[in-house]
Amino acid sequence: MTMRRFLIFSFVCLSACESVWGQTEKRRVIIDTDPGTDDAMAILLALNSPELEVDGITVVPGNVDGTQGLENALKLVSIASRCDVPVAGGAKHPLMQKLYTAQYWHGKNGLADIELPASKCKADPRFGPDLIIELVHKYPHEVTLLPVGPLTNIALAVSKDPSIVKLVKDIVIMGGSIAGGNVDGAAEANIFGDPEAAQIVFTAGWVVTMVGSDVGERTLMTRKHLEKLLSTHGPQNDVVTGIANFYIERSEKNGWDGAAMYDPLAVATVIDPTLVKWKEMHVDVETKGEFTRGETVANRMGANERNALHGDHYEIEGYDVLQPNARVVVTSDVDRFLAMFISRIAGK
Ligand SMILES: [Ca+2]
Repeated sequence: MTMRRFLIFSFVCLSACESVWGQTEKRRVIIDTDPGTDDAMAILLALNSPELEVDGITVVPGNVDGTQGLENALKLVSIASRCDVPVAGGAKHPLMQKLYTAQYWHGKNGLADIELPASKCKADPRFGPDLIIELVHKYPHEVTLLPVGPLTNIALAVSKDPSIVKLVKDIVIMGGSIAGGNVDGAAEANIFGDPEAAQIVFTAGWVVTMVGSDVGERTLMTRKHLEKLLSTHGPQNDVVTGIANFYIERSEKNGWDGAAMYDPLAVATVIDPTLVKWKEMHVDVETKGEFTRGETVANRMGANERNALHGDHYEIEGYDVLQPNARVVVTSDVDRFLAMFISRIAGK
């Protein structure tokens, strides 16, 4: 292109092309994961989405232990023929409690007891939280952190290098709930898995986009969706159908109409934010409570009452406004999300 033609092109594009360029720009993501059936679907969704550049995958203990999780992550990038993506192990246990695993939901190997072929990809030797720090500095203001497991690795990264808080583009987590838990009455599994880490992440100074279990449980993959994927084939397609079949069956046995697409919905929120709606809130993580350890306590009013002692009792004197630290996802466009998920995996 000559300089004159470039200048005319640039002038014309000043108003009209910016949004087009914005749409075609890839979003860099680091997926921190505890694979995991829905993690597997989330990773394959990300690797097959042209909107995303997956700069790294870091593994955290959760659904399975860290060793099994790393093996699973490597097998998943291998069947997607993406050995170019660094996959690194991370923490071996939560910050201050014992590890809780979830083979009940994910199968003994975490991948619905499906034996994937041995991975052609090798683990990156770096420690997961260090890889996160390194990549955020390498691409300042470009990386979206996408943790879909307990927040141990992210808390370790932030604690070691708090400067990453201002250097990330965004952080979108699968975790928490503002309508009761999926572990017990209060807590969602990823936050329950490491409440102290979660509290570090929510209070780090960034605004966390929270894709909670309450929204995931209204975003179900049913047998109707599975049938569509069963009609197409490919190595990734067939792994996803096997995993989804196990996960839907397990969910049905527990009274659900389908499989909650927890982690894939978080990935989809980065791919296309119009798939969800959120509200800004202040969220704290309960780390003590007798019945509520691991609960994400969301303030819907954006303020706390200010009470002052008047004689022998307290009186409300007004409200103290709270700064939101979270965009709490409250609804998802289920049909559009599942259509996108299926289209990205079908035939792959
Ligand atoms: Ca997960």
